Amino acid sequence: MMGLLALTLLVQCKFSFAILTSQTNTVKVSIAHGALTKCYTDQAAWAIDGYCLEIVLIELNWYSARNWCAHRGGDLAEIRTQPLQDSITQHLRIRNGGKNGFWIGATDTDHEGVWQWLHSPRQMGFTNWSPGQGPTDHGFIFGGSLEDCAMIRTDENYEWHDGPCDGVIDSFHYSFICQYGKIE
Ligand SMILES: [Ca+2]
Repeated sequence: MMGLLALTLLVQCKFSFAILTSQTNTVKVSIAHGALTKCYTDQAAWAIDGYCLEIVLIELNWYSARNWCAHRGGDLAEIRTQPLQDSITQHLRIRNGGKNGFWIGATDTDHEGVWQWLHSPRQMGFTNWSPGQGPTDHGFIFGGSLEDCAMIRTDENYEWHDGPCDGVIDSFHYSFICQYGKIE
């Protein structure tokens, strides 16, 4: 039985890797030596405030989503302003692929209940939490301590919702939004 389980996991891993590999061939941004050089302004990626944002429809846990962006020289998107949120909302309305959750670069892993961005300055100014989510999430189980990573939810008017970062089952895998550095 354990052997069958291990084989199943191995097959799933290989399948996931194949998806990542195939995505690499169709990436919408061009990275040279780890630095972004281009942002194709189509429906998947667009430029705003000197950054490039990309909607990625494959579904991963939060850590794997970070790695996916990092392979292209970026990280999960940090939505620090209302105009940035509005821009992402506008693009997600057109191209959400029927997905409901999109990871962003916010977490309260360091201090439960204290939500921060991944990069300096880590403190949050603008926020867009759905009612009862994020810092005010005292529900579900263990008062939100199992929900340490943030996503945008299309069915909650594109507001933010916290979920489990390292879900190993598909039900906790979500699409995500990558952000790439300043465009030369
Ligand atoms: Ca939490």
